[in-house]
Amino acid sequence: MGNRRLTDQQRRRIEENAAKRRESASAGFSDDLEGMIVARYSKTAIVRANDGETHTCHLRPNLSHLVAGDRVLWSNEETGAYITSQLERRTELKRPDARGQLKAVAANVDLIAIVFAPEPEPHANLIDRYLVAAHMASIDTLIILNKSDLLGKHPECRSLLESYRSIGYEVITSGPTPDETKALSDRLGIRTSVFVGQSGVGKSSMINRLLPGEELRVGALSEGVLKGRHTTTTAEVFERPSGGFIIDSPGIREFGLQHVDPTLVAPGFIEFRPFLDQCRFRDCSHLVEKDCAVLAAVESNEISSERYQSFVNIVRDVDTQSY
Ligand SMILES: Nc1nc2c(ncn2[C@@H]2O[C@H](COP(=O)(O)OP(=O)(O)OP(=O)(O)O)[C@@H](O)[C@H]2O)c(=O)[nH]1
Ligand SMILES: [Mg+2]
Ligand SMILES: [Zn+2]
Repeated sequence: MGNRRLTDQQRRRIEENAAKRRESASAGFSDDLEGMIVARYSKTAIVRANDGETHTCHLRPNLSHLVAGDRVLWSNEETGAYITSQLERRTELKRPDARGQLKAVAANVDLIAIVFAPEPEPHANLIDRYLVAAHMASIDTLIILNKSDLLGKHPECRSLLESYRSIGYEVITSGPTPDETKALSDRLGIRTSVFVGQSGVGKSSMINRLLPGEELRVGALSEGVLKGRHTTTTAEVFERPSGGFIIDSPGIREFGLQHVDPTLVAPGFIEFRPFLDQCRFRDCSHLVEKDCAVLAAVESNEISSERYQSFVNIVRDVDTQSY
């Protein structure tokens, strides 16, 4: 459309038409079609219509916040296909952008698959940050240890996975064998799952194994610096032939949870929950208070000191690591 300027009258007409469209859409009479955002670029998005066909649609500036997984209405107009409105999100996974503002990464997901691997070196605190974010968003989690073929060299990774299993989280290993891929596929089922985690843990590779034929580009860690690596740069939805969707997401370096209320973070630690209504103070921060049931549980080893330190790291946001 270039720099075409709209007269006030034209703009009014467009607004009136949009209002009419919204009205008729909510009344169910619209020509607008429903669809799901499969990939989001700066001014366009790929929309998967309900019949499974994909269309490149223009994004109007008022809909610039749309993300993979969003459900939208779209229509074909003279100047191309346009997204006309966003439908309500069932769930949303958010994380802070470079400026610390919370931004949605994926919408309408049923499961957050948190992936780690022996290489790059895992950071339990990052896993815990995702677990807290998932709890806040009321989305189920599955912790996946990928690159199981490297576990011989890194047995401590299996212990880390087992420590999450023992406190009640859903966990699974993943690797190059077809049996492992089948087990992972069964565990995901027909849900919409988003794969998250550090760059290089193998999220895109796992999706390649689950969906042979898609051939997502994957990058080799050995190539070092980002140069030449096929790192995923935008979240993208893939449809599974057996039902359900998988959303690949760009790997992250850090996951800040700035200014979060300790009383909201603690329930994101599954094994803290039985103790949370036993502290003397209802608004206990579980950091320094007298008669804090969480601190007592750390003392008696009912809560591991590693997980407690991770909790402190999140509420104080003392994260200085670079992942
Ligand atoms: N040994 C081993 N290597 C794997 C496995 N899965 C993936 N890799 C390798 O790990 C590297 C990174 O894989 P990717 O799939 O690009 O990782 P990613 O998590 O998608 O990375 P980003 O897109 O940057 O977030 C590639 O060299 C893969 O070949 C596995 O099960 N075993
Ligand atoms: Mg990737
Ligand atoms: Zn407490």
